[in-house]
Amino acid sequence: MFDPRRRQLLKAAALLPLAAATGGFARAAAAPAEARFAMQPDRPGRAVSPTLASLSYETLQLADPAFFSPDNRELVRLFRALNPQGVLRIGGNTSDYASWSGYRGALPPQPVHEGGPQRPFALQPQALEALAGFLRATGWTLVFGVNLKIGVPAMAVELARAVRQAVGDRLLAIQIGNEANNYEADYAAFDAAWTPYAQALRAAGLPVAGPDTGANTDWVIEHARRHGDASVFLSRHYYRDAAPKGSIPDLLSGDAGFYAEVERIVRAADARGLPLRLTEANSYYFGGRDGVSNVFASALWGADFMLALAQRGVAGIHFHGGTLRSVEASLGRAANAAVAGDLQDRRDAAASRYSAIAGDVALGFQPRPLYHGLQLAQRFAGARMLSGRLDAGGANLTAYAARRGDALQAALLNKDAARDAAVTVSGLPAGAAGRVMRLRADALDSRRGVSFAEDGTATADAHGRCRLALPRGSAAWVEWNRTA
Ligand code: BDP
Repeated sequence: MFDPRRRQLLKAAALLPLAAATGGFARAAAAPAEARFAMQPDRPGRAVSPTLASLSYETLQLADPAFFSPDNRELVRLFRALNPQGVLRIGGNTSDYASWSGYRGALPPQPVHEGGPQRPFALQPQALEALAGFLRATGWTLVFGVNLKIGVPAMAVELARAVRQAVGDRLLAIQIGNEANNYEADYAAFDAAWTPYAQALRAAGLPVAGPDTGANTDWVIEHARRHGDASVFLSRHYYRDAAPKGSIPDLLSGDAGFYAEVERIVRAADARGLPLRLTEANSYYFGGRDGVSNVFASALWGADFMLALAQRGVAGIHFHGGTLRSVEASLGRAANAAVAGDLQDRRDAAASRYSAIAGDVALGFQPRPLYHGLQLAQRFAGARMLSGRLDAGGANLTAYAARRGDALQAALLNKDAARDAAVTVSGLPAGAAGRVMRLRADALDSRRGVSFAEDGTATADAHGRCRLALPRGSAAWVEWNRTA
Protein backbone atom coordinates (compact mmCIF):
# COMPACT_ATOMS: atom_id res chain seq x y z
CA MET A 1 0.00 0.00 0.00
CA PHE A 2 1.14 3.51 -0.72
CA ASP A 3 1.74 5.51 2.42
CA PRO A 4 2.19 9.25 1.76
CA ARG A 5 4.10 9.83 5.00
CA ARG A 6 6.58 7.17 4.09
CA ARG A 7 7.03 8.77 0.68
CA GLN A 8 7.74 12.15 2.31
CA LEU A 9 10.35 10.53 4.53
CA LEU A 10 11.91 8.74 1.60
CA LYS A 11 11.94 11.97 -0.36
CA ALA A 12 13.58 13.81 2.52
CA ALA A 13 16.15 11.04 2.88
CA ALA A 14 16.92 11.11 -0.83
CA LEU A 15 17.54 14.85 -0.68
CA LEU A 16 19.80 14.74 2.36
CA PRO A 17 23.09 14.20 0.54
CA LEU A 18 22.21 17.02 -1.84
CA ALA A 19 21.21 19.35 0.98
CA ALA A 20 24.53 18.62 2.64
CA ALA A 21 26.41 19.20 -0.60
CA THR A 22 24.68 22.39 -1.66
CA GLY A 23 23.41 23.84 1.61
CA GLY A 24 26.35 26.18 2.05
CA PHE A 25 26.44 27.30 -1.55
CA ALA A 26 23.24 29.26 -1.55
CA ARG A 27 24.49 31.37 1.34
CA ALA A 28 28.16 31.72 0.45
CA ALA A 29 28.65 30.95 -3.23
CA ALA A 30 32.22 30.75 -4.48
CA ALA A 31 33.51 33.55 -6.74
CA PRO A 32 32.34 33.31 -10.38
CA ALA A 33 34.66 31.35 -12.63
CA GLU A 34 36.20 33.07 -15.66
CA ALA A 35 36.14 30.46 -18.41
CA ARG A 36 37.31 30.53 -22.02
CA PHE A 37 36.14 28.44 -24.93
CA ALA A 38 38.15 28.77 -28.15
CA MET A 39 36.14 27.35 -31.03
CA GLN A 40 38.25 26.07 -33.92
CA PRO A 41 36.07 26.44 -37.01
CA ASP A 42 38.84 25.09 -39.25
CA ARG A 43 39.08 21.80 -37.35
CA PRO A 44 35.89 19.90 -38.23
CA GLY A 45 35.05 16.67 -36.43
CA ARG A 46 32.19 14.19 -36.66
CA ALA A 47 28.88 14.80 -38.39
CA VAL A 48 26.02 14.57 -35.88
CA SER A 49 23.28 12.14 -36.92
CA PRO A 50 19.73 13.53 -37.09
CA THR A 51 18.74 10.43 -35.11
CA LEU A 52 20.88 11.46 -32.10
CA ALA A 53 18.02 11.98 -29.61
CA SER A 54 16.23 8.65 -29.56
CA LEU A 55 14.20 6.69 -27.01
CA SER A 56 13.90 3.12 -25.70
CA TYR A 57 10.88 1.40 -24.18
CA GLU A 58 10.15 -2.03 -22.75
CA THR A 59 8.46 -4.53 -25.06
CA LEU A 60 5.86 -4.87 -22.29
CA GLN A 61 4.77 -1.30 -23.09
CA LEU A 62 3.11 -2.83 -26.19
CA ALA A 63 0.77 -4.83 -23.92
CA ASP A 64 -1.46 -1.72 -24.09
CA PRO A 65 -2.03 -0.92 -27.80
CA ALA A 66 -3.34 2.53 -26.79
CA PHE A 67 0.16 3.62 -25.68
CA PHE A 68 2.07 3.59 -28.99
CA SER A 69 -0.92 4.62 -31.07
CA PRO A 70 -1.54 7.50 -33.51
CA ASP A 71 -4.50 8.41 -31.28
CA ASN A 72 -2.14 9.06 -28.38
CA ARG A 73 -1.76 12.65 -29.58
CA GLU A 74 0.15 14.04 -26.61
CA LEU A 75 2.81 11.38 -26.87
CA VAL A 76 3.01 11.85 -30.64
CA ARG A 77 3.53 15.58 -30.10
CA LEU A 78 6.26 15.06 -27.49
CA PHE A 79 8.14 12.60 -29.71
CA ARG A 80 7.96 14.96 -32.69
CA ALA A 81 9.05 17.97 -30.66
CA LEU A 82 12.03 16.02 -29.34
CA ASN A 83 13.16 14.82 -32.75
CA PRO A 84 11.22 14.58 -36.02
CA GLN A 85 13.65 11.85 -37.12
CA GLY A 86 14.14 9.81 -33.95
CA VAL A 87 14.45 6.05 -33.59
CA LEU A 88 12.27 4.12 -31.15
CA ARG A 89 13.87 1.03 -29.68
CA ILE A 90 11.55 -1.62 -28.28
CA GLY A 91 13.32 -4.15 -26.06
CA GLY A 92 14.65 -4.31 -22.51
CA ASN A 93 14.41 -7.26 -20.15
CA THR A 94 10.77 -7.82 -21.10
CA SER A 95 11.72 -8.52 -24.76
CA ASP A 96 13.22 -11.78 -23.49
CA TYR A 97 9.84 -12.70 -21.94
CA ALA A 98 7.73 -11.85 -24.97
CA SER A 99 6.19 -14.39 -27.31
CA TRP A 100 4.29 -13.80 -30.55
CA SER A 101 0.58 -14.57 -30.39
CA GLY A 102 0.60 -15.73 -34.02
CA TYR A 103 3.25 -18.41 -33.43
CA ARG A 104 1.80 -21.93 -33.61
CA GLY A 105 4.97 -23.95 -32.93
CA ALA A 106 5.87 -25.50 -29.60
CA LEU A 107 7.56 -23.34 -26.95
CA PRO A 108 9.72 -24.55 -24.08
CA PRO A 109 8.33 -23.92 -20.59
CA GLN A 110 8.96 -20.29 -19.64
CA PRO A 111 10.54 -19.30 -16.34
CA VAL A 112 8.02 -17.58 -14.10
CA HIS A 113 9.43 -15.10 -11.63
CA GLU A 114 8.27 -16.05 -8.12
CA GLY A 115 5.34 -13.83 -7.28
CA GLY A 116 6.63 -11.04 -9.50
CA PRO A 117 5.20 -9.56 -12.68
CA GLN A 118 8.23 -10.53 -14.80
CA ARG A 119 6.43 -13.27 -16.65
CA PRO A 120 5.85 -14.33 -20.22
CA PHE A 121 3.33 -12.36 -22.22
CA ALA A 122 2.13 -12.61 -25.81
CA LEU A 123 2.40 -9.72 -28.27
CA GLN A 124 -0.80 -9.12 -30.23
CA PRO A 125 -1.11 -7.97 -33.86
CA GLN A 126 -3.22 -4.94 -32.80
CA ALA A 127 -0.23 -3.61 -30.86
CA LEU A 128 1.96 -3.78 -33.97
CA GLU A 129 -0.70 -2.04 -36.09
CA ALA A 130 -1.02 0.73 -33.52
CA LEU A 131 2.77 1.02 -33.28
CA ALA A 132 2.96 1.41 -37.07
CA GLY A 133 0.46 4.27 -36.91
CA PHE A 134 2.43 5.88 -34.09
CA LEU A 135 5.64 5.73 -36.15
CA ARG A 136 3.92 7.28 -39.17
CA ALA A 137 2.48 10.05 -36.99
CA THR A 138 5.82 10.86 -35.35
CA GLY A 139 8.15 10.31 -38.32
CA TRP A 140 10.21 7.90 -36.18
CA THR A 141 11.78 4.61 -37.27
CA LEU A 142 12.01 1.39 -35.26
CA VAL A 143 14.57 -0.96 -33.73
CA PHE A 144 12.77 -4.02 -32.44
CA GLY A 145 14.17 -6.67 -30.05
CA VAL A 146 13.16 -10.33 -30.24
CA ASN A 147 13.36 -12.99 -27.53
CA LEU A 148 16.72 -14.79 -27.54
CA LYS A 149 16.39 -16.32 -24.09
CA ILE A 150 13.60 -18.66 -25.17
CA GLY A 151 15.81 -20.19 -27.87
CA VAL A 152 13.22 -20.38 -30.68
CA PRO A 153 14.52 -18.63 -33.83
CA ALA A 154 11.40 -19.62 -35.80
CA MET A 155 9.17 -17.55 -33.49
CA ALA A 156 11.53 -14.59 -33.74
CA VAL A 157 11.35 -14.71 -37.53
CA GLU A 158 7.54 -14.81 -37.49
CA LEU A 159 7.36 -11.90 -35.08
CA ALA A 160 9.95 -9.88 -37.00
CA ARG A 161 8.06 -10.51 -40.24
CA ALA A 162 4.86 -9.30 -38.62
CA VAL A 163 6.69 -6.18 -37.39
CA ARG A 164 7.99 -5.47 -40.85
CA GLN A 165 4.65 -6.07 -42.45
CA ALA A 166 3.10 -3.59 -40.05
CA VAL A 167 5.74 -0.86 -40.12
CA GLY A 168 7.34 -1.41 -43.56
CA ASP A 169 10.40 0.75 -44.26
CA ARG A 170 10.25 2.24 -40.81
CA LEU A 171 11.93 -0.92 -39.51
CA LEU A 172 15.60 0.02 -39.16
CA ALA A 173 16.73 -3.26 -37.58
CA ILE A 174 15.85 -6.29 -35.49
CA GLN A 175 17.99 -6.97 -32.42
CA ILE A 176 18.26 -10.40 -30.82
CA GLY A 177 18.16 -10.66 -27.03
CA ASN A 178 18.54 -7.93 -24.40
CA GLU A 179 21.79 -7.74 -22.45
CA ALA A 180 22.49 -11.41 -23.10
CA ASN A 181 25.64 -10.96 -21.02
CA ASN A 182 23.30 -11.40 -18.04
CA TYR A 183 22.38 -14.93 -19.05
CA GLU A 184 25.01 -16.25 -21.47
CA ALA A 185 28.28 -17.48 -19.95
CA ASP A 186 30.61 -15.65 -22.34
CA TYR A 187 30.79 -14.12 -25.81
CA ALA A 188 31.23 -17.52 -27.49
CA ALA A 189 28.07 -18.90 -25.85
CA PHE A 190 26.16 -15.76 -26.86
CA ASP A 191 27.41 -16.00 -30.42
CA ALA A 192 26.39 -19.66 -30.65
CA ALA A 193 22.84 -18.80 -29.50
CA TRP A 194 22.64 -15.57 -31.56
CA THR A 195 23.93 -16.81 -34.92
CA PRO A 196 21.03 -19.19 -35.82
CA TYR A 197 18.62 -16.31 -35.13
CA ALA A 198 20.58 -13.87 -37.27
CA GLN A 199 20.85 -16.37 -40.11
CA ALA A 200 17.11 -17.11 -40.06
CA LEU A 201 16.20 -13.41 -39.88
CA ARG A 202 18.54 -12.47 -42.71
CA ALA A 203 17.30 -15.38 -44.82
CA ALA A 204 13.84 -13.80 -44.44
CA GLY A 205 15.29 -10.52 -45.71
CA LEU A 206 15.17 -8.79 -42.32
CA PRO A 207 17.83 -6.26 -41.24
CA VAL A 208 19.79 -7.24 -38.11
CA ALA A 209 21.81 -5.13 -35.65
CA GLY A 210 23.50 -5.90 -32.35
CA PRO A 211 24.76 -7.15 -29.99
CA ASP A 212 22.61 -4.98 -27.62
CA THR A 213 24.74 -5.98 -24.63
CA GLY A 214 24.95 -4.25 -21.27
CA ALA A 215 28.32 -2.80 -20.32
CA ASN A 216 30.40 -5.19 -22.44
CA THR A 217 32.68 -3.25 -24.72
CA ASP A 218 34.72 -6.36 -25.56
CA TRP A 219 31.59 -8.16 -26.73
CA VAL A 220 30.71 -5.32 -29.04
CA ILE A 221 34.19 -5.28 -30.56
CA GLU A 222 34.20 -9.06 -31.01
CA HIS A 223 30.72 -8.86 -32.51
CA ALA A 224 31.89 -6.23 -34.99
CA ARG A 225 34.75 -8.52 -36.01
CA ARG A 226 32.50 -11.54 -36.55
CA HIS A 227 29.26 -10.03 -37.82
CA GLY A 228 30.03 -6.44 -38.73
CA ASP A 229 29.80 -6.99 -42.46
CA ALA A 230 26.13 -7.97 -42.26
CA SER A 231 25.06 -5.61 -39.48
CA VAL A 232 23.00 -2.41 -39.72
CA PHE A 233 24.73 -0.89 -36.70
CA LEU A 234 26.62 -1.83 -33.54
CA SER A 235 24.99 -1.37 -30.14
CA ARG A 236 25.52 -1.54 -26.42
CA HIS A 237 23.84 -0.03 -23.36
CA TYR A 238 24.87 2.48 -20.75
CA TYR A 239 23.88 3.29 -17.20
CA ARG A 240 26.20 5.24 -14.99
CA ASP A 241 25.62 2.98 -11.99
CA ALA A 242 22.95 1.21 -9.92
CA ALA A 243 20.15 3.37 -8.50
CA PRO A 244 21.17 3.00 -4.82
CA LYS A 245 24.53 4.58 -5.71
CA GLY A 246 23.01 7.52 -7.53
CA SER A 247 23.40 11.14 -6.44
CA ILE A 248 23.39 14.54 -8.14
CA PRO A 249 27.13 15.17 -7.58
CA ASP A 250 27.92 11.69 -8.93
CA LEU A 251 25.76 12.20 -12.02
CA LEU A 252 27.26 15.59 -12.82
CA SER A 253 30.86 14.49 -12.40
CA GLY A 254 30.99 12.99 -15.92
CA ASP A 255 32.21 9.56 -16.99
CA ALA A 256 35.63 9.76 -18.68
CA GLY A 257 36.09 5.99 -18.39
CA PHE A 258 33.02 5.34 -20.48
CA TYR A 259 34.02 7.91 -23.08
CA ALA A 260 37.31 6.02 -23.51
CA GLU A 261 35.37 2.79 -24.06
CA VAL A 262 33.20 4.49 -26.65
CA GLU A 263 36.32 5.61 -28.50
CA ARG A 264 37.44 1.96 -28.66
CA ILE A 265 34.09 0.82 -30.05
CA VAL A 266 33.96 3.66 -32.56
CA ARG A 267 37.35 2.58 -33.92
CA ALA A 268 35.94 -0.92 -34.51
CA ALA A 269 32.75 0.52 -36.00
CA ASP A 270 34.64 2.90 -38.31
CA ALA A 271 36.77 0.03 -39.58
CA ARG A 272 33.55 -1.56 -40.89
CA GLY A 273 31.71 1.61 -41.79
CA LEU A 274 29.05 0.95 -39.13
CA PRO A 275 27.19 3.44 -36.96
CA LEU A 276 27.25 2.93 -33.18
CA ARG A 277 24.02 3.35 -31.23
CA LEU A 278 23.53 3.19 -27.49
CA THR A 279 20.25 1.32 -27.84
CA GLU A 280 19.45 1.66 -24.14
CA ALA A 281 20.86 4.25 -21.79
CA ASN A 282 20.01 6.34 -18.80
CA SER A 283 21.37 7.62 -15.52
CA TYR A 284 20.95 4.74 -13.03
CA TYR A 285 19.72 1.18 -13.61
CA PHE A 286 17.18 -0.56 -11.36
CA GLY A 287 14.65 1.89 -12.69
CA GLY A 288 16.44 5.19 -11.95
CA ARG A 289 16.91 7.14 -8.72
CA ASP A 290 14.15 9.34 -7.36
CA GLY A 291 15.41 12.87 -6.70
CA VAL A 292 18.27 12.42 -9.19
CA SER A 293 17.11 10.77 -12.41
CA ASN A 294 13.89 12.80 -12.47
CA VAL A 295 15.14 16.28 -11.48
CA PHE A 296 16.84 19.13 -13.31
CA ALA A 297 20.36 17.71 -12.79
CA SER A 298 19.40 14.90 -15.18
CA ALA A 299 18.78 17.48 -17.93
CA LEU A 300 22.33 18.86 -17.64
CA TRP A 301 23.68 15.32 -17.49
CA GLY A 302 21.66 14.19 -20.53
CA ALA A 303 22.70 17.14 -22.70
CA ASP A 304 26.36 16.77 -21.76
CA PHE A 305 26.30 12.99 -22.22
CA MET A 306 24.74 13.24 -25.68
CA LEU A 307 27.14 15.87 -26.93
CA ALA A 308 30.21 14.14 -25.49
CA LEU A 309 29.16 10.98 -27.34
CA ALA A 310 28.16 12.73 -30.57
CA GLN A 311 31.62 14.30 -30.58
CA ARG A 312 33.09 10.80 -30.36
CA GLY A 313 30.99 9.52 -33.24
CA VAL A 314 27.96 7.88 -31.57
CA ALA A 315 25.02 8.12 -33.97
CA GLY A 316 22.12 7.74 -31.55
CA ILE A 317 21.34 7.43 -27.87
CA HIS A 318 18.10 5.74 -26.83
CA PHE A 319 17.10 7.03 -23.39
CA HIS A 320 15.15 4.26 -21.69
CA GLY A 321 11.82 5.00 -20.06
CA GLY A 322 8.08 4.49 -20.20
CA THR A 323 5.54 3.70 -17.55
CA LEU A 324 6.63 2.79 -14.04
CA ARG A 325 4.69 -0.44 -14.44
CA SER A 326 6.60 -1.55 -17.55
CA VAL A 327 10.03 -0.77 -16.13
CA GLU A 328 9.33 -2.22 -12.68
CA ALA A 329 8.01 -5.38 -14.38
CA SER A 330 11.30 -5.58 -16.31
CA LEU A 331 12.97 -5.80 -12.90
CA GLY A 332 10.53 -8.37 -11.49
CA ARG A 333 8.85 -5.79 -9.27
CA ALA A 334 5.30 -4.49 -8.98
CA ALA A 335 4.73 -0.76 -9.48
CA ASN A 336 3.34 1.15 -6.51
CA ALA A 337 2.42 4.32 -8.31
CA ALA A 338 1.39 7.16 -6.01
CA VAL A 339 -2.07 8.58 -6.66
CA ALA A 340 -1.85 11.67 -4.44
CA GLY A 341 -1.11 15.19 -5.68
CA ASP A 342 -2.15 17.21 -8.72
CA LEU A 343 -2.16 15.98 -12.31
CA GLN A 344 1.54 16.75 -12.78
CA ASP A 345 2.43 14.75 -9.67
CA ARG A 346 0.29 11.86 -10.74
CA ARG A 347 1.79 11.77 -14.23
CA ASP A 348 5.22 11.90 -12.67
CA ALA A 349 4.40 8.98 -10.39
CA ALA A 350 2.99 6.90 -13.28
CA ALA A 351 6.33 6.99 -15.16
CA SER A 352 9.58 5.17 -14.51
CA ARG A 353 11.96 7.39 -12.55
CA TYR A 354 14.41 8.00 -15.41
CA SER A 355 11.88 8.38 -18.22
CA ALA A 356 12.30 11.56 -20.31
CA ILE A 357 8.51 11.67 -20.67
CA ALA A 358 6.13 11.29 -17.71
CA GLY A 359 2.55 10.07 -17.75
CA ASP A 360 0.43 7.26 -19.07
CA VAL A 361 -2.54 6.80 -21.38
CA ALA A 362 -5.11 7.53 -18.66
CA LEU A 363 -3.44 10.66 -17.24
CA GLY A 364 -1.82 12.12 -20.36
CA PHE A 365 1.85 13.01 -20.82
CA GLN A 366 4.33 15.78 -19.99
CA PRO A 367 8.07 16.32 -20.42
CA ARG A 368 10.40 15.47 -17.55
CA PRO A 369 13.44 17.69 -16.87
CA LEU A 370 15.62 15.24 -18.86
CA TYR A 371 13.51 15.86 -21.97
CA HIS A 372 14.63 19.50 -22.12
CA GLY A 373 18.29 18.48 -21.89
CA LEU A 374 17.84 16.12 -24.83
CA GLN A 375 16.22 18.96 -26.77
CA LEU A 376 19.27 21.14 -26.20
CA ALA A 377 21.71 18.49 -27.45
CA GLN A 378 19.43 17.66 -30.39
CA ARG A 379 20.05 21.22 -31.66
CA PHE A 380 23.37 19.80 -32.92
CA ALA A 381 21.65 17.22 -35.16
CA GLY A 382 22.79 17.49 -38.75
CA ALA A 383 25.69 19.79 -37.81
CA ARG A 384 29.40 18.96 -37.86
CA MET A 385 31.23 19.01 -34.55
CA LEU A 386 34.22 21.33 -34.31
CA SER A 387 37.28 21.15 -32.11
CA GLY A 388 37.38 23.60 -29.25
CA ARG A 389 39.70 24.32 -26.33
CA LEU A 390 38.04 24.86 -22.99
CA ASP A 391 39.64 26.49 -19.98
CA ALA A 392 36.90 25.90 -17.42
CA GLY A 393 38.39 28.36 -14.93
CA GLY A 394 38.16 25.77 -12.16
CA ALA A 395 34.41 25.13 -12.46
CA ASN A 396 32.63 21.95 -13.56
CA LEU A 397 31.96 23.16 -17.11
CA THR A 398 31.79 21.46 -20.48
CA ALA A 399 31.51 23.05 -23.93
CA TYR A 400 30.85 21.82 -27.46
CA ALA A 401 31.01 23.52 -30.83
CA ALA A 402 29.61 22.72 -34.25
CA ARG A 403 29.05 24.19 -37.67
CA ARG A 404 25.90 23.89 -39.74
CA GLY A 405 26.15 25.55 -43.12
CA ASP A 406 27.22 29.13 -42.44
CA ALA A 407 26.21 29.08 -38.80
CA LEU A 408 28.40 28.24 -35.82
CA GLN A 409 26.88 26.92 -32.64
CA ALA A 410 28.03 26.17 -29.12
CA ALA A 411 26.62 24.44 -26.09
CA LEU A 412 27.99 25.67 -22.77
CA LEU A 413 27.09 23.61 -19.71
CA ASN A 414 27.71 24.74 -16.16
CA LYS A 415 27.24 21.56 -14.13
CA ASP A 416 28.77 23.18 -11.07
CA ALA A 417 26.46 23.34 -8.05
CA ALA A 418 28.49 26.15 -6.51
CA ARG A 419 30.06 28.42 -9.10
CA ASP A 420 28.51 30.84 -11.50
CA ALA A 421 30.67 31.36 -14.56
CA ALA A 422 31.30 33.81 -17.36
CA VAL A 423 32.47 32.13 -20.54
CA THR A 424 34.34 34.01 -23.26
CA VAL A 425 33.79 32.22 -26.55
CA SER A 426 36.31 32.97 -29.31
CA GLY A 427 36.80 31.92 -32.92
CA LEU A 428 33.61 33.61 -34.16
CA PRO A 429 33.30 35.85 -37.20
CA ALA A 430 33.65 39.47 -36.09
CA GLY A 431 30.27 40.96 -35.31
CA ALA A 432 28.38 37.67 -35.70
CA ALA A 433 24.92 37.86 -34.16
CA GLY A 434 24.16 35.02 -31.77
CA ARG A 435 20.77 33.76 -30.73
CA VAL A 436 20.75 32.34 -27.21
CA MET A 437 18.60 29.60 -25.71
CA ARG A 438 18.91 28.68 -22.07
CA LEU A 439 18.26 25.48 -20.15
CA ARG A 440 17.41 26.31 -16.57
CA ALA A 441 15.41 25.69 -13.43
CA ASP A 442 15.37 27.04 -9.89
CA ALA A 443 17.71 24.35 -8.58
CA LEU A 444 19.49 21.15 -9.55
CA ASP A 445 16.88 19.16 -7.66
CA SER A 446 13.85 20.90 -9.23
CA ARG A 447 11.20 18.51 -10.52
CA ARG A 448 9.18 21.28 -12.14
CA GLY A 449 9.72 24.60 -13.82
CA VAL A 450 12.48 23.40 -16.16
CA SER A 451 12.68 25.29 -19.42
CA PHE A 452 14.76 25.40 -22.57
CA ALA A 453 13.80 28.66 -24.20
CA GLU A 454 14.99 31.70 -26.16
CA ASP A 455 16.89 34.20 -24.05
CA GLY A 456 18.05 37.13 -26.13
CA THR A 457 21.17 37.58 -28.22
CA ALA A 458 24.96 37.47 -27.84
CA THR A 459 26.96 39.34 -30.46
CA ALA A 460 30.65 38.76 -31.20
CA ASP A 461 32.99 41.76 -30.93
CA ALA A 462 35.47 42.91 -33.58
CA HIS A 463 37.89 40.15 -32.44
CA GLY A 464 35.25 37.42 -32.82
CA ARG A 465 34.77 37.11 -29.06
CA CYS A 466 31.56 36.90 -27.12
CA ARG A 467 31.14 36.79 -23.32
CA LEU A 468 28.21 34.94 -21.81
CA ALA A 469 27.06 34.62 -18.23
CA LEU A 470 26.49 31.00 -17.29
CA PRO A 471 24.91 30.69 -13.84
CA ARG A 472 25.69 27.54 -11.84
CA GLY A 473 23.41 24.66 -12.69
CA SER A 474 22.39 25.92 -16.13
CA ALA A 475 23.29 25.61 -19.80
CA ALA A 476 23.18 27.76 -22.90
CA TRP A 477 22.95 26.96 -26.58
CA VAL A 478 24.02 29.74 -28.94
CA GLU A 479 23.92 29.93 -32.71
CA TRP A 480 25.90 32.63 -34.49
CA ASN A 481 25.14 33.50 -38.03
CA ARG A 482 28.42 33.91 -39.91
CA THR A 483 27.01 36.26 -42.49
CA ALA A 484 25.55 38.72 -40.01
C1 BDP B 1 18.44 -2.77 -18.19
C2 BDP B 1 17.29 -3.58 -18.76
C3 BDP B 1 15.96 -2.87 -18.61
C4 BDP B 1 15.81 -2.36 -17.18
C5 BDP B 1 17.00 -1.47 -16.80
C6 BDP B 1 17.01 -1.02 -15.34
O1 BDP B 1 17.56 -3.85 -20.12
O2 BDP B 1 14.92 -3.75 -18.96
O3 BDP B 1 14.62 -1.66 -17.04
O4 BDP B 1 18.16 -2.23 -16.94
O5 BDP B 1 17.53 -1.75 -14.51
O6 BDP B 1 19.55 -3.52 -17.97
O7 BDP B 1 16.54 0.09 -15.05
